[in-house]
Amino acid sequence: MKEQETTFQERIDRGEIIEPRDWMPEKYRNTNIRQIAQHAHSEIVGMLPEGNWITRAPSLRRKVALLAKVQDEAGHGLYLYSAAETLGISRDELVEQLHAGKAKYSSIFNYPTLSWADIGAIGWLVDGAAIVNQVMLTRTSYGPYARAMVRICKEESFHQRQGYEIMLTLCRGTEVQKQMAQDALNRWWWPSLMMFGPPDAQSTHTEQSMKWRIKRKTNDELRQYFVDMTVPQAEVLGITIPDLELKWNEETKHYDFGEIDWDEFWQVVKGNGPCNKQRLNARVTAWENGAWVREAAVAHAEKLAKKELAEAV
Ligand code: BYC
Repeated sequence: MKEQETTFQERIDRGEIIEPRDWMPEKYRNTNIRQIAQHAHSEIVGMLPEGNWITRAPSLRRKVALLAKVQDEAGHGLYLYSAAETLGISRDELVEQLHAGKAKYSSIFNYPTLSWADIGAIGWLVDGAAIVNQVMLTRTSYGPYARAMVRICKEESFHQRQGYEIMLTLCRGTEVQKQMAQDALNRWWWPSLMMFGPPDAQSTHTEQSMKWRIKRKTNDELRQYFVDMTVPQAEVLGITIPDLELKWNEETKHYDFGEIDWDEFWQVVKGNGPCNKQRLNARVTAWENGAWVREAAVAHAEKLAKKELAEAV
């Protein structure tokens, strides 16, 4: 067993990609299942805050773009559930874990979308943060996850642009529209920084996940990259990031930024955020209401299989 683990680590260190039939330590398997499933759940739950605005999009063009984005997220969830299934867990089990409150999904989706500007802020900041995190994951060591990420990242970059364009339009609009954009930035900035997870010193999984190259950068490294990338974008918009301590550091060549409210983060992760209950209820209700579709699909597949069998005989 020990020898197998050493050989496995050597493969990882050489930059080899691990495929579903390869031997892997159980902890590697479970870490991947956990992370991929959390990611899949985030995509599916992430459809809810934005879905809230589809019927109220301010123009046909905006509605079409938002619909496409939300549909893409459903697709991302499906690729990711499939990637997790290659590790020996079923989609039903994963969904059950989400509905029972046993599986996590990203903290960010437990905040409400109060105005149309929030759709801009989500695309700009939340998808922006997702891209920073996920571009690294295109080089993660588990093959099916890495490959799913390549396609997802391409779609995320369209999502980010549609969000930034909404923000730009609002910021070049009337004073009230600019205020809406500022208000959205004020509410979404800090939760977006929390998406990268706890500080490295408090992160349970980072050290081992970096050794196994499941993660290619730490939570803090990615968060810093996101801040450095986003500050100039806010300057172009002409709105202010709600952090008095944010300033360029000539020595480190990075932006310094203020302390994140980690109590708030953990409260949201534990289920006590503004919308946790609402989000989970919406998913459970959708699952129950969709039972007849699943039953019909299974009945149809069984009928087809019987027909094919009869024809083959
Ligand atoms: N929310 O040891 P750590 C998207 C948990 S974007 C909730 O650092 P890890 C989308 C963590 O699970 C969002 N929980 O963990 C965008 C662990 O608890 P457990 C999805 C969080 O895994 C736009 C504990 O805290 N993206 O989908 O090494 C529209 C300690 O953390 C969070 C991904 O999931 C959080 N923010 O690092 C629609 C990317 N952060 O599991 C959709 C893939 C941490 O031990 N995931 N926790 O009970 C990752 O890269 C990593 O899992 C994380 C966390 C960086 C998020």
